[in-house]
Amino acid sequence: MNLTRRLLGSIALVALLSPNALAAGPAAATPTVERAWARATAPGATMGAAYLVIDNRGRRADRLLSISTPRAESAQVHVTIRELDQVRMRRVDPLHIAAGERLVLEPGGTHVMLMGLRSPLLAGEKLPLTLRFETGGEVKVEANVVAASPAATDPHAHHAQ
Ligand SMILES: [Cu+2]
Repeated sequence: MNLTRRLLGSIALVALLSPNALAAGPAAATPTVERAWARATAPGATMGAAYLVIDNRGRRADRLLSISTPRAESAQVHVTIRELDQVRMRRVDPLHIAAGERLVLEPGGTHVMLMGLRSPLLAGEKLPLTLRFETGGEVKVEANVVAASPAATDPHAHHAQ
């Protein structure tokens, strides 16, 4: 009898300390945004690209409704589609994030397209981005602007504009 009681006590303690118990709080429902960076742009360029990692550690799916930055008129999420020898891009609105999913936005794949840049993005600068999630609310990050490498795949080379 005594042993059963102690055993039950231990189980209760384990339940309290488990990651699931911690994830139950409302704060844990907000997806985290990390490793944000953007390419430096040439003088006069009106478009740029930013990349980041969205980690939804919550137990609920979420949707990224919008991204904004004071540095550009608009920001959109684009996916890259490869068909035979053609590379195209399509806007994804909203972007779905499954529970527990980690979405990596990177060159050659899904990216944040910055349109109507108000000034060039210079290497060493920080680009403020605000991501608005349907459930998780607003997440603000600062993307590191890094020098554009000519050898790197540039997804914007495929845009018609
Ligand atoms: Cu694009």
